Amino acid sequence: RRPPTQNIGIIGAPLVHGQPHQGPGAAPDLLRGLRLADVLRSKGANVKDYGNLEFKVVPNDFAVVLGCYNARTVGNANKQISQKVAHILKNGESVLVLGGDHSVGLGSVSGHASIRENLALLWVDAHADINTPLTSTSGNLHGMPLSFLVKEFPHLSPPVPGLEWCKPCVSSRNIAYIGLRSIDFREKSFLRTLGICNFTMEDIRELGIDTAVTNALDRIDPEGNRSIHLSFDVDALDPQIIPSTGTPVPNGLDFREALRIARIVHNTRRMSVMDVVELNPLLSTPSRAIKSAQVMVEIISRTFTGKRMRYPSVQDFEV
Ligand code: B3U
Ligand code: MN
Ligand code: MN
Repeated sequence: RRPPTQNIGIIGAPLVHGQPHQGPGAAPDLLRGLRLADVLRSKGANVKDYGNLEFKVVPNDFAVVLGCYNARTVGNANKQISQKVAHILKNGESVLVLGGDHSVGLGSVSGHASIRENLALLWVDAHADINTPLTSTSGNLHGMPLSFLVKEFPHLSPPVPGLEWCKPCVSSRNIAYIGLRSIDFREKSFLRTLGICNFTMEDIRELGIDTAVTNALDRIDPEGNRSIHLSFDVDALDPQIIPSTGTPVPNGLDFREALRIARIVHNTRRMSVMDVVELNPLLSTPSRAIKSAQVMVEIISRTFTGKRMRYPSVQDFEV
């Protein structure tokens, strides 16, 4: 018996204002250039590419009091992302959001939550991305999305201009991290106070990736009936595999482990939205950028279809 055809809607969200580099804006088109849509189609999926969203840059956009950069630009862009994700889900398609930096999680998760009330969020990342504008030492919004999304978050900060529309929409009980290895001091206390499930790289080395991901999903989706949101920051992978990212951290996931995450999430048959963020083709060399993107095409393919492309395989790329 053939499984039902999967409908996938792709959105490019080339938002870069959540961090200091221009490069993440080039990631959606690089992934398209590697024939991402055709790879998914060749695995039996029905793919519609909605193209890139266009964002307006708000001038003089520094939230002085809060010390966070580009709040209005990032806020407005994420409102667009949220509406687009909701629209595609309503069409009966699952959504692939191609970032852009990880601030796009604000819009992507909000849009998902507006359509599916009870979602479970798997955040694959080297970083915890749960600073508030007041605890962040960088002022970069890509390190803060979860502080706006978590329902139980203690309200420490005044409303951020541009983000007034963004309402906390996911309970800390339904969020798990995979791959953490760079957590700020204040973030650690947030994770502890909120009791957010997390499997650090150290945990993964001890337990194995399958146990970590399976336990995480059991925790955040105990009845196995939630719509799953996979927010995949490419810096979860080791910099030797994905050197093209803004804040690489050593000792990350290897390729096999990333493919296991993809497989286990795919097997739930309940993933509705996947974000792929922080791929920066302008960092490292062009051939390494292509290899980094190729790795992500394989992981995306496995996550949505359960299959990965055979030829050409990442191992065949000369770097
Ligand atoms: N936690 C730091 C660093 C960081 C977060 N996310 C990334 N880097 N990619 C911060 O800026 O909040
Ligand atoms: Mn991130
Ligand atoms: Mn990260």
